[in-house]
Amino acid sequence: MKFLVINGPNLNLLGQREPGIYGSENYESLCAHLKEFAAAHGSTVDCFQSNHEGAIVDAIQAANGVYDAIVMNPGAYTHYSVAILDALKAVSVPCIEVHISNIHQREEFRHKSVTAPACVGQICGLGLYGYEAALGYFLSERESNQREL
Ligand code: CA2
Repeated sequence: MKFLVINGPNLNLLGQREPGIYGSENYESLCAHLKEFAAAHGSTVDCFQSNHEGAIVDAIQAANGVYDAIVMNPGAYTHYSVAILDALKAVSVPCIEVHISNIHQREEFRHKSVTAPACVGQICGLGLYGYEAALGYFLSERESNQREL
């Protein structure tokens, strides 16, 4: 499968600040790990990070017909970006939303995801493993669909 992993604002700072919440692994090693994981399953991962809402909307639109699935951590945009919600709805690429932290254990304003309704599902609170879990879900879905054929 061809995966696009999208990370939103400030996630390029992974490992540099707030390790108690986001862990100590940096963004580059997260991407390297996900690429390795995908390769071990005959798949590929492209990683994209932006601090800009419009750039994320552009990446989602450009994914249509190119990628089989998106794994996305929209960062703070999760909580208010109708533009990202609309972009996800406008494409036929399934998406799983990932949050490193458990957004439900944090401030009230982080409990609501505006973007999750356009996703297959949401994973939160599992640390960086959440990204791998999302890839694993899509891979196992693809496998079970192929067995049915
Ligand atoms: O838990 C998550 O993954 C979040 O999506 C992270 C966002 C936050 O606004 C969401 O409520 C939950 C923030 C990402 C900031 O990332 C940093 C990483 C390292 C150091 C500082 C910020």
